[in-house]
Amino acid sequence: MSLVIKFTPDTFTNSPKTNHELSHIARTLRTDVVKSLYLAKSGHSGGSLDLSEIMTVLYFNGFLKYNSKNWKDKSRDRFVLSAGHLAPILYSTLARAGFFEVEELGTLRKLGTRLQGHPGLDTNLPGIETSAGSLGQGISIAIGMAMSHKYLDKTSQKVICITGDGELEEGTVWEAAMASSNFKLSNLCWIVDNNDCQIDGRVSEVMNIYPLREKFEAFGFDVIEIDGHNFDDIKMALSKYEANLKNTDKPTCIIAKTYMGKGVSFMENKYEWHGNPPNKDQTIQALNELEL
Ligand SMILES: Cc1ncc(C[n+]2csc(CCOP(=O)(O)OP(=O)(O)O)c2C)c(N)n1
Repeated sequence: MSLVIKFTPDTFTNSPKTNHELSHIARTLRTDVVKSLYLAKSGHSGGSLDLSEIMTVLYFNGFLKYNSKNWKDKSRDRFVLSAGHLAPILYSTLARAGFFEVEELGTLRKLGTRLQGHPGLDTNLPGIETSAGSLGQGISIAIGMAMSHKYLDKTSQKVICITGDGELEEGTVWEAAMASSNFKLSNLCWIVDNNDCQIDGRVSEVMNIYPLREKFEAFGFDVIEIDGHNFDDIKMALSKYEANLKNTDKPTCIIAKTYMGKGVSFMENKYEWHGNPPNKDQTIQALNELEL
């Protein structure tokens, strides 16, 4: 069977939506991830797919404030993908939010592309707040942003950062956690993509990071545990963060239980899909399963 990859041209607004509408967007993002990784012949499928619902709510339900046509507007909220290897889901989200043309998703990881395997500031790709990929660094950059908004600009914009759970094995992450409450960064929302998978095994077996709630609480966070594929859970947790931002001095940590590869049956909950692209047959099957 021949396989011709085309990207649908749709872009989506950033305003409150029904769960049915959000689900359509999440499926579009997943389809983009599968297509762009197939064309790239390399990249990280599993974690990119499992962040689809969270990215959908962040960018397409009126939560993050941004202007994709004037994206450096100083009053924008900040989003940092500390798990930089999950760039495909970030690129798809930004394209569907109108930061750049959807067609460009077909250039992922090609020579000279703005869509590098890990986000790079040097590419000048609209919507990229920081380079990322060296695990554990992005969360500290996000903390710098939160400190600068709170203490220099004295503004209340949001700073959202997603780390992986394997990423929590980096020691620098816990220095970042300590700094978050020390500096009373209630404007910081740290989302942990808790799929219990990492590059070569289950996180609980490679280096046990649990119990997570207790650890983050000990570091002074308000911790919210959710199903990271449930739109109502995600919306509820983000609302609690908004309340924390206004009413407390506490940073927020959302531990999102997710399943690596979610949405594509043969990838689901399999750490082997951490860093592989689908081949032709797998792409056909995945696209059939995700059919919009
Ligand atoms: C400092 C550093 N060490 C190692 C790597 C290589 N690496 C990339 S992703 C990854 C596993 C990360 O696991 P997790 O955060 O759980 O991401 P997921 O498997 O869910 O995508 C590793 C070891 C890296 N990018 N940076």
